[in-house]
Amino acid sequence: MLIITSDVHRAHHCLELDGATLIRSWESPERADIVHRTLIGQARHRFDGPATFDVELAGEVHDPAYVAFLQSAWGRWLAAYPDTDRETGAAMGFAWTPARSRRRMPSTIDGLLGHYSFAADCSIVAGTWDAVSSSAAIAQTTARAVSAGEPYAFGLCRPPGHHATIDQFGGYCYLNNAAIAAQSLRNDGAGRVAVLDIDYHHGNGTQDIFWHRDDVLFGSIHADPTQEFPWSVGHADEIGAAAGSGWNRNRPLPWGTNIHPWLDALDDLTTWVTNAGCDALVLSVGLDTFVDDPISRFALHTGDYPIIGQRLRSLGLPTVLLLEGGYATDALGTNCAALLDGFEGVTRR
Ligand code: SP5
Ligand code: ZN
Repeated sequence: MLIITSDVHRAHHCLELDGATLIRSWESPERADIVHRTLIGQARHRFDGPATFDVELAGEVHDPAYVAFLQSAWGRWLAAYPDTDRETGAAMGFAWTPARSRRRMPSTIDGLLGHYSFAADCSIVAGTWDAVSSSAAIAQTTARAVSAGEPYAFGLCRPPGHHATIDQFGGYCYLNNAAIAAQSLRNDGAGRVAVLDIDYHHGNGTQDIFWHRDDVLFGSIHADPTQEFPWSVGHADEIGAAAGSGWNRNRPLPWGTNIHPWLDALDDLTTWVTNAGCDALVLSVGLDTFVDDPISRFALHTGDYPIIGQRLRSLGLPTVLLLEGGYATDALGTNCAALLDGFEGVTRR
């Protein structure tokens, strides 16, 4: 399989709030490194780097002012707080828009960080923009390879993207890599694109971006948002609006879910995609459904991932696979390889 990857992500390791304590995020550089190492160890893969970041494409799925904010945020933080430790400091939102308020634009960096984010698990450090723009470039480069005739390709994106909305970061996500890939496929001629999201968490950002659209449909299997992040969104009755009505499908499942109900939900989504008549597929590949994931509560096992990969391949569509979450770092490479093996029909020993 063609795999698009870069080392630039290593400059980004944000802080996240855990209770009232700031910790180094679960979303760590080691995650992408272990996946990369594991895939290098499988002789059949080909590796390439990303093209340069395409700000115009990002602006087709995000508010361009939000993209510009992300790029400028660390510099603005240092200008406001010159004593910030360049190595260990982080810029983070701390006040979010109250429900039913008008979303008026703040003028200070402190206000803007809250305006443009929705969760305290996500902050901006010195290397964040380089990593975020590189991750988005990986998504686009992966999509362009598929548009150019690769039957499928894997983008080793880090940081992940599926929580990033039109204009807010959160959930370890800043630019929505899956949305960028889907838009790239559309721009290169695919009439309708399906995005299927198998991360443990609901892909609220991807849902937000395509909510009103019928040219990109979004389906997600995830932990019930009454129990789990991002909490306010991801329910089964969220089906899209306007032209997008009927083109969004959520399959929330309770804590403790194992492979059997999970596969039933997948079959429901793959049937839906088949009936919709899609020209290409983007997969948000989160592996935090794993039983040993430290922040998640599903019960999938390594041996389940080849089955999932095989069922996704059976859709028979040109496919862009992108890494999202997965925090059992030691097992992440093995689990990712297991899914890709199943996808490519490689029998595991
Ligand atoms: C891409 C992705 O998987 N994002 C997930 C973001 C979840 N962040 C909030 C998690 C809150 C977990 N708190 C766990 C505390 C364990 N001591
Ligand atoms: Zn996740």
